[in-house]
Amino acid sequence: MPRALIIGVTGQDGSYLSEFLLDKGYEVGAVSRKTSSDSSWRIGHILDRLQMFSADLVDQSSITKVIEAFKPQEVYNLAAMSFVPHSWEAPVLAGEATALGVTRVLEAIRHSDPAIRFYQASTSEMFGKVSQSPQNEDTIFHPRSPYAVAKVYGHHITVNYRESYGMFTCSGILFNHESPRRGLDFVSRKITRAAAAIKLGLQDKLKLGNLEARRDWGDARDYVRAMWLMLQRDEPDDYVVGTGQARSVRDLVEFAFAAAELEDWQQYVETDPKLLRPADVEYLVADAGKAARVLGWRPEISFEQMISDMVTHDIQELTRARQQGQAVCEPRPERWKDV
Ligand code: NAP
Ligand code: G4F
Repeated sequence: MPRALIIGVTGQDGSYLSEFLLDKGYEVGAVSRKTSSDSSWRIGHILDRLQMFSADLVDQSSITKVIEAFKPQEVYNLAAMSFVPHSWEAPVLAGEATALGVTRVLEAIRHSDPAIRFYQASTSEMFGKVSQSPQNEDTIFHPRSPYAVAKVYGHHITVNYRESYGMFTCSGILFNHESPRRGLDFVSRKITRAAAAIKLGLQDKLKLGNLEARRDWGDARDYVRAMWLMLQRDEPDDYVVGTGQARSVRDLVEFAFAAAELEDWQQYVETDPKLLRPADVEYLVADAGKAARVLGWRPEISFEQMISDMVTHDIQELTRARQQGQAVCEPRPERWKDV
């Protein structure tokens, strides 16, 4: 049985990658950090099939111990402080976890078993203020947040360990990907959740920031397959993963409200200057030609299908919560300006 270790298993991608690898017959080691509240809601249904470990990217010995104990053949580093606005609130922590954390994992691999194959979750945010469109593996980086700066470090150190030590390290430069398991703070889920809540009469208004920002939004269930494909090649390399289609936040709102059968989305949506970022990324769109050619990867779930799934899921979840008298989780306000 092949053995894979997922760091960041409690996140959106960690949960889907776990399911994907279990279906492929892997023994899956799953790393989460110790927190005071339970963060395993996305993997509750498969917990008994995972080997759970505790480790934190800011703590070298915890990472080293897990890798030595589980002895994986593949390691997927999906852990990061992934919500961009948080990185302005805590830029040093962003660097510790999202940048240096990658080196900690690579060092643990190098000393315990340098034959382990490593996947690093890089991001289209590294392109930032883009120099060309669409963006591919050769596009230069111009990061626009402490998060993106940290990810650029993580990307380069992954390439560096490949070049310095001949290790099998891959960096997946993934564009935005969403799902019904997306965190409530990210704009797609904030919108589908609000459309559902408004439809059910639980909310009146939705406040948003930059409606003109454009992203290449794909579905997380497609993107975890690309991660695995990268580690199955004969040679390690870096790949851009995206759909090749950009849409604005405004387009996403329009589509989600229509999916909830709400006419005239403008009457519900307000823009709030407090939700604008100190520096935003205006336009990202992928050229994923290399992933298609070399990995045979193509997205299978359309933007429309994904947003419809998210709206349907949110309507069902809120309806169930209301029937059972449960409290409903809301997105947190983006607070960086109040600090
Ligand atoms: P996510 O849902 O926010 O999950 C992030 C995971 O990282 C969580 O399991 C979190 O654990 C863990 N984590 C955070 N800080 C940690 C630390 N110090 N030590 C150990 N674990 C820590 O993110 P996602 O959407 O699944 O994304 C997965 C990865 O891909 C991230 O690295 C993200 O930056 C990157 N990425 C995402 C996208 C996207 O559009 N989704 C695109 C490109 C790249 P807790 O549950 O304890 O918080
Ligand atoms: O959904 P977002 O918060 O995602 P963002 O910043 O693009 O980052 C996500 O994708 C990256 C890949 O490119 C990942 F690396 C990263 O970890 C994360 O998963 O915001 C998307 C856009 C931004 O331009 C933002 O300014 O939506 C705009 N936006 C407008 N109003 C908003 C809002 N974003 C959020 N979160 N909340 C708003 O109210």
